[in-house]
Order: sequence, then structure tokens, then C-alpha cells
Amino acid sequence: RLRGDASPAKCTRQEQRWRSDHGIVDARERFVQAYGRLRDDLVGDDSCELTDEARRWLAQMIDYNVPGGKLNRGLSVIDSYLLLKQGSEVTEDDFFLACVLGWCVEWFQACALLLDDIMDDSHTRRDQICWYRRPEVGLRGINDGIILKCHILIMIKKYFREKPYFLDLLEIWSEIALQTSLGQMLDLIGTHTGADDLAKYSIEGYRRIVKYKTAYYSFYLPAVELYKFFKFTISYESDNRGVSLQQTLEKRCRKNMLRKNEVANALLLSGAKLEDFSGLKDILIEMGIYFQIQDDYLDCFADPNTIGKALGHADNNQIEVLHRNYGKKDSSSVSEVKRTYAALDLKDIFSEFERRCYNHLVTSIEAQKDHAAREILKSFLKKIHQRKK
Ligand code: DMA
Ligand code: MG
Ligand code: MG
Ligand code: MG
Repeated sequence: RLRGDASPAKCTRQEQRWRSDHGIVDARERFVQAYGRLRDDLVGDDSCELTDEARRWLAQMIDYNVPGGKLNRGLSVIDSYLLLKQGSEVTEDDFFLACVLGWCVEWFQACALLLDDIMDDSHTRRDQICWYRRPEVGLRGINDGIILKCHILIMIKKYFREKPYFLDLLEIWSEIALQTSLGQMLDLIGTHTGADDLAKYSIEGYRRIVKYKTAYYSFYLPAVELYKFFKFTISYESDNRGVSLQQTLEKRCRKNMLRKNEVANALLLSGAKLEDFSGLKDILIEMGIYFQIQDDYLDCFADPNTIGKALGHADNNQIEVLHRNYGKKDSSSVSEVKRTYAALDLKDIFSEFERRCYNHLVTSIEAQKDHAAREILKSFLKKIHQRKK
């Protein structure tokens, strides 16, 4: 039996014992269990004549890079799926497939972070030393990042090849991979020009970077995956007489008796894209931008957005201090910048921004006509609102 929330509040030891005695497994636990199966499949795959040594490397590399994060992105897929299915039974198989989609997002994230740390010259990630900084890894880490990305397609092919939305999944994944890399490129270009001349930073430039490098893969992608998966699983459930979904829908369409959720199916079957559900994509992207602004804020203000805002609030002296110290790594420059930020009350500015952004998102979500879409969006927003890490 499954609990309906993949990210429940911590429960007491007593409650935990009661749940395990009664065979109730947390959706989060089930999601984590699916990881082991996926990793073993990839490591055990024998189409590539891997040596035992290579398999050991692969297993270690995946374990080191994939599962150690907050799992927010992967769990959004599970959470929203369970939410949408409330009241109806979730089969083992469907739950596992939702897990695969969730883990694909986590695999992608692992690849993006592994490579990002090399490009950003970072030292630690998720409370451990960056993979490429391990003495036995170094720049071989680049190839490991590429392998992680290839794994996504292997998993999608293995589990979704027969699904009617297989091609949609491939399409969305290739789009997202490009968008994220282009976002990283914009970020890298911006960092160079910014260190050279701070005045070249702009809010529009910042929004463009975070939209591409973060928002697409973190919000739009899980939502699209889930949407396709959910819409099609409900339609298969409703059809237990072996009649194809397409035939059922066509018949109902002729009789003018489509039910509400089937309208969306019919739209998808007729080749409509998620973008056609007015404004859904905009909301997800907006949420992703909000998320990255939180991230940068939580990184202790050390980013172009806040510096951009800071410039709008700073007096000439403060601007001068920022120009002199921004983008430098030594600790005295860092503390000069932080001191200036503190003097600018960026905390209050940020809370005000967060309040406005949240209200705007809630209004846009409520305006969505499709119930499923509203539920997905709300559960995504709940995950990140006023997050502290
Ligand atoms: C990370 O951007 C973005 C991707 C696509 C991995 P970042 O370098 O600002 O993130 P972090 O602060 O986590 O290194
Ligand atoms: Mg980085
Ligand atoms: Mg980066
Ligand atoms: Mg960051």
C-alpha cells in the first residue's frame, strides 16, 4: 500500500514501526528503491562488453553522483502522480514507471551538476568533494557526465518504447538537454563579461540564463513527463475491453460525449503539445526562475541577479565597492561584497520579491482550466515555496 505523499513530514519512531509492521511503504522509500534496480540494470547491461573493472567504476560513479541530492525534481513526478491518482489504485508497474521518469530527471541533474562543477571550478557538491576533484577521476569526469546523459535514453527506451508517447518523451528530452546546455553557455559567457565589466549585467540577461539553465529541466520537464504519463495511464485504465484508446476517443468524439479528462487525451493524440494548454508552460518557467533566484539568494547573494538589484538600490560609494570586489575569489573581496549586500537590506527586498512572485503564481495557477494541470502546478509550488535549502 502506498501513502499519498512522497515527501511526508518526518514521522515518529513508533509510527514508523507501526507502518512497517503493516507493510505500508512510503512512496519516497519506493522511489529510492527503484534507484537500485535502475542502477543495477545499467551496470549489468551486457550489450557493451564491459569488463568487471569498468562495471565497478560505473556503479561507483553513479552512486557518487546520482542519488545524494534532495530528490526534489524526481519526487515532484511521484508526488503529483499520486495526487492525480488519489482515490484510484496505483499498480506496481505504473508506480515503477513513474519512478523511472522521476529518476531520469535526477540522472540528468547529476550529469548537469557533474559537468557544471568542472566548468565552475567548484570544490564540493552535496556535502562531498566534487567527483572530478577525486584524484582517480580528474577530467575523466567529463566522460562520466556524458555516460550519465546516455543512460537517460537507455532507460526511456527500455521502459517506454511501446508507449504512445514514446516519441514525445524523446523529443522533450532532446529539447531540454539542448536548452540546459545553452543556458550554461549563456551563464559562462555572462560570468566572463561580468567579471570584466559589472555594468554589463542586466535583469533580462539574468532571467534568460536561469530560464534556460534551470527552469526548463527542473520544472517544465518533470511536468511534461508526468502529464503525458498520467493522461495516458488513466485512459488505458478506462479501457479494459481491448478497444484502442484512439478508437474509443474517436467514437466518443463522434457522439459528442467526451469526458473532461479525455478531452486532454484527445488533444494529445491529435498532436497537441503541452504548450497548447494555455499558459501552463509560462507558469512552470516562472516557477523555475523563482526557484533559481531562491538558489542564488541562498548561495549568500553571490550572483548577478542580486548584484543587479543591488546596483539599483546602492549609492555611489556602495557601487564603487561592488565594482572593485565583485567576482573575485579572495576572502576579503567576498566579505566586502557581503557587507555591502547586508547594508542594502537585500533580505527584505528578497522577501518582498518572494511574496509577490508567490501570489502571482497562485493567481495564474487558479486561472488554469484543466484540473489535473492545476493540481500538478500546486504540488510543484508547495515544494519550493519559502524553502530554506
Ligand atoms: C547550475 O548552476 C545549473 C545547472 C544546469 C547544473 P550553478 O552553477 O549556479 O549551480 P550551483 O550553485 O549548484 O553550482
Ligand atoms: Mg556551479
Ligand atoms: Mg554554473
Ligand atoms: Mg547556486
